[in-house]
Amino acid sequence: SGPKVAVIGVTGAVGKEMVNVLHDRAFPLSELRLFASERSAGKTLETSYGSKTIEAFSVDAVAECDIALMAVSGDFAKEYAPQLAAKGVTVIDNSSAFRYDADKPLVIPEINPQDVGDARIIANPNCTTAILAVALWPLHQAYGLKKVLVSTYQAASGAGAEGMAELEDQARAYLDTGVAANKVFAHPLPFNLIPHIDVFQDNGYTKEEMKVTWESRKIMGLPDLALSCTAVRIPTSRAHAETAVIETERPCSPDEARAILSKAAGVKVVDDPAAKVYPMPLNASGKYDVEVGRIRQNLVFGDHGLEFFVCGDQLLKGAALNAVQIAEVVLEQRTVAA
Ligand code: 11C
Repeated sequence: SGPKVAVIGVTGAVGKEMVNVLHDRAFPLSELRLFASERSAGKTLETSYGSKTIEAFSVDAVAECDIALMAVSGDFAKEYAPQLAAKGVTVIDNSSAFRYDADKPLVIPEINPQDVGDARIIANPNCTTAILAVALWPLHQAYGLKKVLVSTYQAASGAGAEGMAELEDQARAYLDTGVAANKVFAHPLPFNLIPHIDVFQDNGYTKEEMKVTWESRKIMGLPDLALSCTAVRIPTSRAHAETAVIETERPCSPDEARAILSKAAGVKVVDDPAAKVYPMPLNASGKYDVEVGRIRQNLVFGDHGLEFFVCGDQLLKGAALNAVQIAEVVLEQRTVAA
């Protein structure tokens, strides 16, 4: 029989998707237990597995499981993931708490599944990083990445279920009254965009922007990769979009890049501008693959440069899907005692 799996933080946008993805991919679990805070304990959640009762999180209760998917705050993960790991649970954590620890793998299964090893805590990347890196990696393998310049157009779901609700509420209020009060986001989001995600760092970049640099380097094993990002929140619901300009070590061409990306795991080429076909958040929402298009030779770097647009579901490849894929790698690479 398969492993017992816990989802911790199951009332959040990512936690709910973790349950959906486990079911959709027929993850071979023998038991699924759902955990959240005391506030939600005892409530019933309708899931793809039927009605399930939410349990209050406790280390002892989760320790009865083999794998824990965590969709909680970094502070919560910092406190409890090591305690669970010490009790033999393999924790896959969606927060940023462990991503930069040298002894903890940060994994995108299409790129570095081998890094999982025998780690008991495995970090799931930032959504923006995951969606970008899955498209960058095949191009790196073909051409060698020298420089990467990224601009993002990030959905409200990056701020969780509260962010998605605020966007909808604000949009209605704005249309009705001309005013949209904001709480989750730094400013009103409808009919606007906000070039500010997470806190500003001493170098003028935001933490979200630096995460894309730090995490891409670690996942692709390119510690010196020159990569910079401008991260912008836009009024879309749940798929992030990103523009990437790359300078390559070796000559590259858009046609060849299209052929390479169309064979790459986790990527779908959506690129027929003449027919108005290109990646868009509405189309990428609910999909597992990230969509890549607008692939063209970059004007600045010439035949050593490409430019493309990528969209991916923030809650799926950006979070829940990648976490479940890591759990699949764990199962493949080691025996999890049931
Ligand atoms: C956002 N990318 O769109 C963020 C959310 O490091 O896991 C995810 C933050 C993270 O707001």
